[in-house]
Amino acid sequence: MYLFFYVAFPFLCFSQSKTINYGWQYSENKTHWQTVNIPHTWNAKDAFDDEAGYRRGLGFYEKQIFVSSKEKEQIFYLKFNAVNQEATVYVNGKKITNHKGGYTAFNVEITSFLKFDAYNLIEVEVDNSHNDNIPPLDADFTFYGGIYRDVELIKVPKQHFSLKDFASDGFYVNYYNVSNEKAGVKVKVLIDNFEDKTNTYLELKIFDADGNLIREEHQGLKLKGHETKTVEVTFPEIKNPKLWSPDNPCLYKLQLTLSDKNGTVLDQKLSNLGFRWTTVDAEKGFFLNGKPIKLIGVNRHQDYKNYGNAVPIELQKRDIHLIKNMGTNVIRFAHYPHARELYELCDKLGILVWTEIPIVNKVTDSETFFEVSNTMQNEHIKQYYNYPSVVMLGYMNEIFLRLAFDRKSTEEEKKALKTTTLKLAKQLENLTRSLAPNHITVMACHLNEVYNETGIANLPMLLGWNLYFGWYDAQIEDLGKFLDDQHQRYPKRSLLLSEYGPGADVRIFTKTPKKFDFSTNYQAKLHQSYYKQITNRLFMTGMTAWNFADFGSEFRGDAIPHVNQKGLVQYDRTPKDIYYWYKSVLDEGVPFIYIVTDNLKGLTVFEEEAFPVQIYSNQNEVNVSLNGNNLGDFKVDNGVVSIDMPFTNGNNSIAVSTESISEEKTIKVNRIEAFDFKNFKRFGINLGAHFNFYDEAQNIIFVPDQEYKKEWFGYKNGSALGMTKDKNQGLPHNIKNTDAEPLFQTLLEGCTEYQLDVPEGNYNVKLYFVEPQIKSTENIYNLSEQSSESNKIQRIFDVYINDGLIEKQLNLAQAYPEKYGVTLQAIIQTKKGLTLKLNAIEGLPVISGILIEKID
Ligand code: GCB
Repeated sequence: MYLFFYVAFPFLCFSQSKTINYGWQYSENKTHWQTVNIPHTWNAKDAFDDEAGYRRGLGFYEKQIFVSSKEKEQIFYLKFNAVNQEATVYVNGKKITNHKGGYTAFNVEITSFLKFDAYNLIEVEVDNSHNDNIPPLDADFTFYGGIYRDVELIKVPKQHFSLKDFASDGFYVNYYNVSNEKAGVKVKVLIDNFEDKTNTYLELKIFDADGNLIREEHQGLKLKGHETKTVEVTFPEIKNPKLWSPDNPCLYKLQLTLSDKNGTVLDQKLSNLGFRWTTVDAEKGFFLNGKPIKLIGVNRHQDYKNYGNAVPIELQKRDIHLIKNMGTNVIRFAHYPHARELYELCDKLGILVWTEIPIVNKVTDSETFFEVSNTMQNEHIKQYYNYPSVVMLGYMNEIFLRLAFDRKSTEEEKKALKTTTLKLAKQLENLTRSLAPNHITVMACHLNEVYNETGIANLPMLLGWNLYFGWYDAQIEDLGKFLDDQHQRYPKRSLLLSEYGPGADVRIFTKTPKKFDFSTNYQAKLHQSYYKQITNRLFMTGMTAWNFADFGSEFRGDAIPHVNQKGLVQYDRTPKDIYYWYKSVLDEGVPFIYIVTDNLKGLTVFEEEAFPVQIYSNQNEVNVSLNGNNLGDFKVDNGVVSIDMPFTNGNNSIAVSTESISEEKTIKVNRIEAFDFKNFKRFGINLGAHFNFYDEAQNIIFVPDQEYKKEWFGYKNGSALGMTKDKNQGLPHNIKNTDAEPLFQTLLEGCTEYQLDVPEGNYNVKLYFVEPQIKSTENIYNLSEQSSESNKIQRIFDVYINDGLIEKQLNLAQAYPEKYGVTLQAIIQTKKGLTLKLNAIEGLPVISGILIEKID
């Protein structure tokens, strides 16, 4: 379709950019070197191991490049698309530049440092140490060090589109008078001349979506010696333009060609053009092309399981397709600019973009911090300016978060920090408005009055609130109340729910979802309710879920250590159920049915008659049958039908259909009505937990705990501790020696007797323990705090089964490393029943899980 590209490129003889990603030498200490390819990070593994922390320091990269004397007339640049977070570049031993900030590109001109017909040594010293002058100072994601986006070697003739303006493309597309009837394009072009005065020729062409040339402008340019010339080109308006929108992302193309006086092409660029206009209204929400549109989408972080931030671009592009396929119309690229290729894809697929720089949680009151922040926003805006998808530009996230939790600073100091933060925010707001006049400025706040008090919330054109009601704060239903109150108090502000969502682990499921249990069921509950609360409020411009995918945050202790699990898809991008729920409410295209499966992995249904299963669909009504028995027609409300499934033992087939489509899923169910060991050999209990936990390593579901019931099982005394009660009841995360955190993280404390009424036989019994490192009743939960000596408690107890001693004087704190998962195992012969006794010698005994296996 874009035939003109093929015609154009053969004439593009001089300007060339090639990636030089392969065969770099990398070292931590300049002693031991290894060959690596870019993208590269040195933290892909150590940010996920059992040791606290990850290497933040120096990394050295080297590469030789050969330059031929035939290219002597060219100008050479290196382009680094992102190096986290400080880079010092040397060519043939000479220091050429230092760049601060890990998420934007920078160019460096190297011509005069090169040797011709010889190899040239490029060295890059990278530093990801904490630096008070480089944002982000502190944030809930891992600051992987390395050269993690493409490195390019750019060769250009002496006249070319500027490479000096904050590593932008050297031109900026502006639009004027865009409406349904007409649309104007104005382009500001910067041209660098590295010679004495000369004449060049500039040609700009606009092609429509079908590749037809529809506008053309030519200009002869007299360039002065060694200058950067700015040229403004205004095209006459285009009649009846096809507008760009998420439903119809119609793209025109702009081609810029610079030629010498003989007509030889010196440099050429291409850009997407998208005709659209956006406005926000504090009462009526967001408008695109004059029509209201509720923004519903996701936040995205760029890292990926096993890759850290060094993720192949094709894998990253898959994310954008997944996000689009979910039916969303907006992405917030959080908390920093992502790879430019992804914005280009948003142009193509039709996704509105919020993009921001990483000033997160706090600022430093220093001139350099202000300078680096300003440069960063210049780079960000200039490098991302021409993507029609980019409509919202931000510069701060939860900037008072650390201040709000600061117990050390004096009131004076806090006041000073507020003033400094406000000063920087004003600078960046003004900078953004002046550099990018037809964009919407944004900022995201956390739940705290300080944003209102300081007036910082009045700065951006659209204010984002990151709200975690029903997770860190209050209850799910409190979201709407908060928003109504804000709207009433500040009726002129436009609001977006810029973050929300609970952690969810696909190994955890329950009939009774609760705050902080990490069950996928609670995730469903929260998202489903939030969606209703936002769509019911006209004044809300929209919502972006936190987060599209699970992501690395080294200090975190969710159910998977070092990973923030609020993703709609897992860290390896396998969708969680909730992904499909969004598709059911957002994607009106192809009829769609999804049977919820995260919690149906070999499901164990015991005693009860049925287990609730959710079905997601974008249709109004579905027919459901189980094992061939028609359960009836069900109305789909808010994208979901919830049905109590009367499963039978063994394979169960769930079939769901509408007039046009059908879907079937078979799941294996263990129905356990008593300890008869007819259908099963093993039985696991997740002590102290109300949820099921699927342990992949042992391929078993640990069922929820209960108080003792006769002819069945349960605790006789003790109390449950865990992540589930409230956030102050959490236990140590990152338990060594296991991946089954949710089995260990919940436990019974003070239980001296536990009973399982199993029949006569031989049993292999496993008991799971971890020292919770908390005082008996006073528990801690702080994601970033390590346990301190004062939190430790000595607990010593003897372990018996049926009066046989299993372990004498078990002292978890003494005998094992910190946060160590301990398994005791014994073969027990019994006439009837297993009675576990934990006899306290000192402190309260604890136990996390039991697994019994009947041996024939
Ligand atoms: C937030 C932050 C984000 C965190 C998120 C969370 O509000 O903006 O960076 O990752 O909360 O999961 O706590």
